[in-house]
Amino acid sequence: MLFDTIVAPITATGGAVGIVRLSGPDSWKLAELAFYPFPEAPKGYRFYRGSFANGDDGLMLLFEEKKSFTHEQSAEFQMHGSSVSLTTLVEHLIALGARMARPGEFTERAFLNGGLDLSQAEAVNDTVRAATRKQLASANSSRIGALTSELGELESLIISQLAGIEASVDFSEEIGDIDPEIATKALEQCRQKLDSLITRGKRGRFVREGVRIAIIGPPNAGKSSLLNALLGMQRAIVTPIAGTTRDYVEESCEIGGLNCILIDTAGLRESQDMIESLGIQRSRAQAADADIIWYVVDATIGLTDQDYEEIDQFEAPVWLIPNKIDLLESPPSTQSGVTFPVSTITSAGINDLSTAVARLTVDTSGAIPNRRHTQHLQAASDSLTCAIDGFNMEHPSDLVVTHLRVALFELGLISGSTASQDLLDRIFSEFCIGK
Ligand SMILES: Nc1nc2c(ncn2[C@@H]2O[C@H](COP(=O)(O)OP(=O)(O)O)[C@@H](O)[C@H]2O)c(=O)[nH]1
Ligand SMILES: [Mg+2]
Repeated sequence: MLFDTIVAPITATGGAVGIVRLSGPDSWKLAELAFYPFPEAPKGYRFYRGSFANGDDGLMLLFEEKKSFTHEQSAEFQMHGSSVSLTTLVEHLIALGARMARPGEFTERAFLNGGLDLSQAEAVNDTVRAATRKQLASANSSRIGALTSELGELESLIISQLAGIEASVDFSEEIGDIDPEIATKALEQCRQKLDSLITRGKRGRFVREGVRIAIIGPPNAGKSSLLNALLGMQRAIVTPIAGTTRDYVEESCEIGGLNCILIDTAGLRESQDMIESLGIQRSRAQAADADIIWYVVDATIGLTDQDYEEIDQFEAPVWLIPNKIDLLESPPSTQSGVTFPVSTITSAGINDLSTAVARLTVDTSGAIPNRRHTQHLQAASDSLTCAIDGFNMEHPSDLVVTHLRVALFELGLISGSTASQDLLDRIFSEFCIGK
């Protein structure tokens, strides 16, 4: 027997209803010992009403082999969602011979049984963890195979070139040499597709991982007020006293469909106060870590020399935010793409700021390769470059063949076809129990 029968709750505790899943060859046999009345002629995709061995009652849903998430025979039990109800049923099933599932083991089985490729299995985790609509859209698209099919096409293209070269080596008399110009063109095409996927992966990072935005600037500019305005609650203390914020405050919220981590910091100024000085050091550290810096100034004061000096030191892109425009006699003139005049009191300009954040994203109707995928795509693209150079420099065919094989190996690490057990363990251990 390749697989044993595993069990775990597949819902988070605390809901009105909780679900326990059994998967593996003995699922129905064990279900029969833990659910009454068990049907005489059980069928897949059927709900049965009854009681569980732990005294709770609810529904049992059966799946036949090859027709479940794991592609194994499975059973799911829906009961009241208290942690004790779920745990006692799981304990009972373990006493009957099931084994507690490891984190990610259900999805790993779906992968090992051929129900999903590795990128789709990763997308299952992304779907479960999605925190924004854009994350959900892109996870859904990978899960149903958008990346899989793009990679599949690339693999076929490379394989057909590889086959052509190998045939020309083995049967050179019958076939003759392959035309390097045609082969180079085909490989170039392939590399362009890889590179556009790599760009999507890089640009899509904000969708996948969120955007860290550090709110920096002189004291009293309204940094904490801006944080509060975007969160829609009084999270950070706001007062007219300069130096109110001394430690940084970090909160995440969805802006323009993106998960933004907003970090409100202590105002930058010379300070004799030890705590405030430490806070200012932390502000600079946060600025160094951020994807984007929102540099907030009081619009009635404008930018000082010290502001210019500070801004010069930042590595991340800086968006300038003149605040308190409600105090200006005439509204600020239309500004460049990185200046967003606002008033946290009247909310003027806040929408424009949100819209600019929304523009940081890529179209999420397609799959967005994650960091791991992007690394392998890059390695595959580099190998294709070597293969193309090899053709042009009339390197021996077996060298070109080696580069093409490396490219295929790298793509196989994304789909999982060339993944080692170590890699699989690493990926699936990041899943939660029950996934
Ligand atoms: N008139 C006006 N006052 C504001 C605005 N935003 C903040 N303030 C005031 O400016 C002072 C400093 O605000 P705060 O958010 O604590 O600034 P921080 O030190 O940069 O965090 C407070 O008295 C706020 O009420 C605004 O848009 N318009
Ligand atoms: Mg503050």
